[in-house]
Amino acid sequence: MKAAIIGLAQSGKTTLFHALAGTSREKGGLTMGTVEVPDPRVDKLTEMYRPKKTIHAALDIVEAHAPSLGGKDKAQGLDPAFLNMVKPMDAFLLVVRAFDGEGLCDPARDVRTVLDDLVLADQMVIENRLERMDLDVRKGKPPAPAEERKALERALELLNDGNLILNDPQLASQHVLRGYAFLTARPILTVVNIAEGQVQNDPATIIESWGLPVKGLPTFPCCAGLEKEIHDLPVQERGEFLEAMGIGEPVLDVVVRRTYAALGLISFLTVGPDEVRAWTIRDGTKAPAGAGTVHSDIERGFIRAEVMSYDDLAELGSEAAVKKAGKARLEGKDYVIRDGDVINFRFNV
Ligand SMILES: Nc1nc2c(ncn2[C@@H]2O[C@H](COP(=O)(O)OP(=O)(O)OP(=O)(O)O)[C@@H](O)[C@H]2O)c(=O)[nH]1
Ligand SMILES: [Mg+2]
Repeated sequence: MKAAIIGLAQSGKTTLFHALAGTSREKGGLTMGTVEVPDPRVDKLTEMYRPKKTIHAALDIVEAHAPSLGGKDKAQGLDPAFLNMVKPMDAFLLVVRAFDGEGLCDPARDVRTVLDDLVLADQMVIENRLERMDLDVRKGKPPAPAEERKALERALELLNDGNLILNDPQLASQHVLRGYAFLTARPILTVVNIAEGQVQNDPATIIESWGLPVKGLPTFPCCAGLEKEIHDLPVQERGEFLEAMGIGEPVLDVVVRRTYAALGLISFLTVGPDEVRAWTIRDGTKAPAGAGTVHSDIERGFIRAEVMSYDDLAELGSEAAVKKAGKARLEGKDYVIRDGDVINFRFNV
């Protein structure tokens, strides 16, 4: 799963990228990084099992440079290079500049500017497609499915009214639209890049004072500069720093978790002396497919899943205690994995 950091020039994209990912790597012309999905359950299980290795769930992120974003020349639409870069992304983190203070910046306006560009890109795709459908009909070709046409028209109507496709979740999730990969149909989270002196203020008050959120997008005030400093600290020193700054939890931990959830992702856990690990699956995944994320052999030879809930394991202290309490379950191939299941797959190949 991949998320792109987007935003106007000088809004704090690179700072946010490093606050999230620390290091970066180059891949196909993109600067990519990996963000661990913070999960207190993984930390607690690591304490319990003292494994050789701990692996958190992860998301890939990129900073999407867009010189044309918010540009004056609307007729040209978005820069094709930017479009190509963001097309394969599953979610957007939209950063806006809010660290200059009242009167010097206008984050709500900036969010609207960026969204307008995304809306325009989707409108162009739909208008072109509808035109082509009409042309085909005139040429006597078989018409496109009525359902697809209806969904496109509905999406265009939404966009023309100034909304995003994601504002109609039912439409956004329609199968016939999937292939279009509309920009405004995927999760968009707004990160309001506030000044260092603002971090102790109430987030809801900050959001309101800037006239946010726009279009109901999940919105998080966050000082990217400070969060980058937190990220650069050795893990042992973070707690003390956060306390000194009067911050409970780094905002970015919350943002990453919300992105994960907005993508419909959950984690199941595996434990043992070698490794404690969170595995990413889509909500609704059944046991054999979940096993397949660990190894294709385990999916192929799937017999049963031994499942306990994280809560039971953490509360009772050991697998033996959970079993003794009758709270360990044996589940078959139709079992739908739940977030926080601790699973041991039985398989035979
Ligand atoms: N005070 C303060 N300054 C920040 C913060 N985040 C970014 N800046 C400053 O804002 C400027 C732009 O930050 P970048 O992270 O480079 O922004 P960007 O969006 O990647 O910029 P471009 O890639 O050039 O579009 C830099 O001078 C940063 O030091 C912050 O949280 N607080
Ligand atoms: Mg940058």
